[in-house]
Amino acid sequence: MNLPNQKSDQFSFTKEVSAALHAGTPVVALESTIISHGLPRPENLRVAIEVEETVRSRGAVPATIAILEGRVHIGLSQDELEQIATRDDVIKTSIRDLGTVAARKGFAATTVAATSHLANLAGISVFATGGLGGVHRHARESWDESADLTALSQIPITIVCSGVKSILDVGATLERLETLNVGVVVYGSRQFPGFFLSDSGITVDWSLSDPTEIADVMAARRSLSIRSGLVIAHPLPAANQLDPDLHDQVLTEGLELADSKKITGKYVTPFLLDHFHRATHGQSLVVNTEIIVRNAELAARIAVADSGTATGP
Ligand code: PSU
Ligand code: MN
Repeated sequence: MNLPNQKSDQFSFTKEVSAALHAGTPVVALESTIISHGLPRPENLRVAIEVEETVRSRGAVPATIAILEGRVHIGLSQDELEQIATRDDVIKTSIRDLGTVAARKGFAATTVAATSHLANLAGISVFATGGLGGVHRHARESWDESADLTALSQIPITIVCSGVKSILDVGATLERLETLNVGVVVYGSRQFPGFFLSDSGITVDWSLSDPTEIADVMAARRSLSIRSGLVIAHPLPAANQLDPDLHDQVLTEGLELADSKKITGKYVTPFLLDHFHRATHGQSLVVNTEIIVRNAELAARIAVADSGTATGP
């Protein structure tokens, strides 16, 4: 693998990923925090496998990224996926903690920020997840803004997501993405999605509706030396979204509960996602699964189109 400045014993690639990267065929990066901290057990493992299969069925190779015993894994075996899904010592890790976890030989699930960093290092251009981190509600008091945003300001990766999690301040997050030079395009609409909800109520400037159009944008960004990320926001069809009234009620309760339990920092997001799961009796899990699988599918189609652009005449 072409990782000039990296010690090769710090990285481990699956055969499938390594072969695809060498051949220049499509690869889609997948994050692991969604598996360890975003979805309940045991469904988390089932979803992780389904997402990988979806990427393969669309002609790309899945590269789920995580750290096991201090080694960065680009692509996981079934047993490694299982470890990330079931071990209790897997730490939710953003970029700032990567070095510590690696040196301490720990187990880490990587967030959008850390996955973007490692995917880019490995030469992967397309990444699929559920929802981006962003500016939390009441960030004016807590200063809680996800490192996903600053990471995307520095990493030229295309990330397919269903907007930012609806537990966040969507408007403020879009303002920050603008400041940070992160491109934002909605797929098939101009209404920015609200994760569990199809429409956050905010209209954005750009809409594209074909993976080849997205690959063209990626190619143009490369030729213009733009070093920030591109967000492809992929809304759920309205028929598949969580009931908006139920969503609003559960979110209000969850935010109050998090406040009264003094949940802060990186524990807020997993706490609220777990609250949604329990308070909607599993409905949010069905929607969340649908979101991730659909995003993986679109990401694979974009990776296929992009590899055509990169290797074409
Ligand atoms: N979206 C989901 N589930 C998740 C996350 C996002 O549907 O588990 C994770 C991602 O890994 C994202 C992280 O990078 O939450 C953001 O956490 P924070 O808000 O603490 O930055
Ligand atoms: Mn945070």
